[in-house]
Amino acid sequence: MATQPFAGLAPKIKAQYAAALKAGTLLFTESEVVELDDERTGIPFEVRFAPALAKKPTDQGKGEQKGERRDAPPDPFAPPYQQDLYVAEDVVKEDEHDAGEGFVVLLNKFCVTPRHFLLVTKEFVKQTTPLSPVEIYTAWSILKQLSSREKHLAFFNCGADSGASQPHKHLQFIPLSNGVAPFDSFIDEHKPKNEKSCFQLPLPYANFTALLDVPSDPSEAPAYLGHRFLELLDLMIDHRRRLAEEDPSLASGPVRLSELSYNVVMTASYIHLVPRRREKFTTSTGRAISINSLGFAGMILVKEQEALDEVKEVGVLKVLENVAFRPVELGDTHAADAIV
Ligand code: B4P
Repeated sequence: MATQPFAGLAPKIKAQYAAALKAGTLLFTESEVVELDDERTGIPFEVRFAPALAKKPTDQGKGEQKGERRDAPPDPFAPPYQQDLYVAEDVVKEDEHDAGEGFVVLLNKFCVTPRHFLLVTKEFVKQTTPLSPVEIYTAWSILKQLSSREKHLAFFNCGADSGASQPHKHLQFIPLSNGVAPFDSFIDEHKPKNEKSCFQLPLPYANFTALLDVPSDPSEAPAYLGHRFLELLDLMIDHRRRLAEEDPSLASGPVRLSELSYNVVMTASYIHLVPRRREKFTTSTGRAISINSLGFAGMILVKEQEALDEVKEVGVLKVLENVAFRPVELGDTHAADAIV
């Protein structure tokens, strides 16, 4: 039987966050949120402006997944953990025959939202490997558990063009200040009649969503969640194959799953996956805006006023479209909405 992971996490995160902030181990950066509702879709996008982050070196670690040669920086998610950032650890089993996988919850050392935390694998696992059933189950259990006090969103940046900077496998969690994620209503409005079918939202970029109806029996939940995630990976691979058929220049691109870049956004009710074409949006004056999974959750981070102005001018959807792939219609077995 699978165990219920990380029992009693919320008070531990709260207490540890306060202690780490006080000790100065955790560096919180002030930011301002600008709401940019998209007129056509009604999605209430948020642009978070954090000018102090512009001073932070941006490319630390980034590019390693592209195989560039550089001295390997120390792994911040390897033990011994920085005591102030350490929250809890647990071993989670898929079923009674499974030896289990070890996970650690650490606070994000460089956060712009309070109580941003990470779920990292205890042993080193590459960030470019797909989420395992136990990993998704652990993340979902944490989301479910925390939702009774404060709803959270989980995200996973995978691959060189996903916005990921750390190669040690980790998912991240942020609290949703108003209890809803920007895409919640849009997903609800566009869900298919058959809620078991994965579907594509009518957006100008390829995206795949699976609604979750997780079995209450914990011995079935990891396999169920793992299967839902696999369905989304299948759609991503099929989408890439179809694109390559239409555009042969793509055929020479990455074909192995471990070489594809994608973002995953997860709540207790859905998993949303977006394949990535490039990491950064370049403004008209040549400034780069790095987009990670939170961008595809409707929350973009900008570090310069000029970048903020440009996002306001072109709109968030244009930015996202630029760093993702164009959609193609899903196969017959999947409910497909018209693509705008
Ligand atoms: P990655 O998956 O590798 O990359 P990332 O979230 O895009 O963060 P990045 O490091 O590239 O920072 P960025 O300036 O883009 O995640 C690694 C995570 O580990 C990060 O959260 C990082 O801060 C954390 N970390 C690094 N060293 C650590 C250590 N020693 N101990 C503990 N944690 C460590 O973005 C700055 C921050 O803003 C990131 O946390 C990012 O996730 C967050 N962010 C981005 N967009 C946001 C938005 N719209 N709203 C709120 N937060 C946002």
